[in-house]
This record gives sequence, structure tokens and C-alpha cells, in this order.
Amino acid sequence: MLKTIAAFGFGTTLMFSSAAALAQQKWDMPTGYPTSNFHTANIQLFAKDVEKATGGKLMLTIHDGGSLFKANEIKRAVQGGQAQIGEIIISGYSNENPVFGVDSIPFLATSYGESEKLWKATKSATEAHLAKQGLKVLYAVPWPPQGIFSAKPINSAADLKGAKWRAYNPNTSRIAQLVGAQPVTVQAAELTQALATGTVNTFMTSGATGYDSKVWEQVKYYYDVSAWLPKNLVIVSKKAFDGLDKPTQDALLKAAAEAEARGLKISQEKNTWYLEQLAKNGMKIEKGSPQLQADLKKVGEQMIADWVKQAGPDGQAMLDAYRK
Ligand code: PCA
Repeated sequence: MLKTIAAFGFGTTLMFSSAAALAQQKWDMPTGYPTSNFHTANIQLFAKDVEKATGGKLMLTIHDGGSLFKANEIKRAVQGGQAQIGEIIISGYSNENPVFGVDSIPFLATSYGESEKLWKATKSATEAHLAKQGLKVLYAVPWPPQGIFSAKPINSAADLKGAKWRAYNPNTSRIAQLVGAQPVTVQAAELTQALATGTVNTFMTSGATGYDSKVWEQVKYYYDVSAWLPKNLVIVSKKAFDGLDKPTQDALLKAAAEAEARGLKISQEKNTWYLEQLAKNGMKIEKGSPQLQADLKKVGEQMIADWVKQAGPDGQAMLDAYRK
């Protein structure tokens, strides 16, 4: 009898612990960009891979386009545990730490190759700062190169004076200041409306966001100056990650590594296609006059110098590693 009770007790413990191990986890995953965006498409594949690899034990519910949290609120939401995982543009947070903004300094890293190199030089510092905030980086994907969209033709930085300039991070606001434009921060999800209401008429972003936001209805010129390639990071709350069993953690990391490689490839491949769509919709695509290029390079030099001052010797060491 005693033996039976003992056996029963043992059995129930086993039953409960395996039930706990098998329990399904559903995570909310806020993102800031629309369903049509290539980062979002990549995230959808990532979520499918995670579900498949964990046999449905970990499910990600994607809330794209800023529908659960606005793009600029997602980092804090994951830090605070209101969402377990999310997508952020790291340069949106350069006020917290200069290293977060290094990928958005004009003309520091202007191609996919340079952007990867810059990420290698700054990745561990970025990850360490985020770890202090309870966040773990799962993967990073660059946006296509950033150019200038404008309602009127631009031949030099002087033509940008007084423009109603849409900014999406502190660095794009700073560029506006340096060229004498008026910066207004507008998240990608609100760009179409901000253009329609005339709140903004000039901005720097990729062909991807130009296409997603159908900017050709208001904006006719695109100067493909390739000034920088900002990165989106998919981050997870360390607490949520640590709460997963080892096989689930491994599955998540593997899916993340695959999403990083795939995201880079899509970004590169679609860049030309996006610019073609802008042209098809009546936009004029140009490289930008030598004067405009030279003026913007000067803005970039100023911003690199400012960045080194803010980031100190550690920052200088990262730049040296990047330039080596
Ligand atoms: N699109 C995003 C960030 C960079 C980009 O290419 C945006 O404009 O908000």
C-alpha cells in the first residue's frame, strides 16, 4: 500500500514536471514596420521556423506596423516585460548610448560590405549595453542604403534649408539641424499620413520605406546617395529567454541565425527592385550632384567627429577596428 502511494506520488510529480516542460509559450512580438516590408516578411518566416523547430512549444504572435507598441516604444516594452520579443531600429536609441547610433552616421559605412564590417567592430559593445538592460540580441538585418527623398529638386545642401524634414532617429534629426532644415520625428508607420498632410516634404530613408509608404504621391525626387545602412535588431527579454528549456533556446538561436543570413540577402536583392518601383511610379531617381554629395560628406565628417567625442576612447577603438 505504502509502496503504491509512493509510486503514485512519484508518478504525479513526473506527470506535472513533464507537463510544465511541454507547456506551450506564446510570445508577443511587436514590430514597427508594415506587413509588406521585407523585415516583416523575414520575421514571419522566423516565427514559422521557431514554431516548427520547437514542435509548437514556442509560438510568436507578430504585431507589425506599430500595432501593439509604436516603433519607438518597442525597446522599452521588451525591457519592461510587456512583450517578450520585438524588433527595433537600434539607431533610434542613440540618445541612450552613442554606440547605438554608429550605423547611422552619414558616409561612415555606405555599402553592405562596409555595414557588415562596422557591425563586427561594434557588435559586442552593442550587445553588452543591451545585456545591461536585460536584453539579448537574436539577430540583426540592415536596411538598404539611405538616400534623400524630396518634393522639389535638390542640387546642394543649401536647397534643404527650411525643408520640413522627417527624422526617424536622433542622427536624422541632427542632419536636419546641420543643413538648416526643420526636423520632425515621424515613425515609418505614420510617414504616408505625414506626407499627405504636408507635415513633412523631405527625408532620408531607403527605397524600401519609400515603396512601403507609396511616397511618390507627394514626393517626386530620390537622390540615391547611399549615405548609411541602419540596422534592425530582433531582441528578446533575457528573463523570457532564460525561462525556456535548453532545446527551445537552441531552436530559437538557430532560427535567428538563419533569419539574419536570409534578411541580409533579401535586403541586398530587393534594393534595386525598390528603386525600380519608385521610377515606375513616376519618381526621378538620380545619384545626386557632386555639390550635394560634397555637402553631405561634410555633414558626415562633422557627425563622425561629434560621435568620437561622445563615445570616447572605446568608440575610437571601434572606429579604428572598423577602418583597419
Ligand atoms: N526605413 C526606416 C528606417 C530606415 C529605413 O530605410 C524608416 O524610414 O523609418
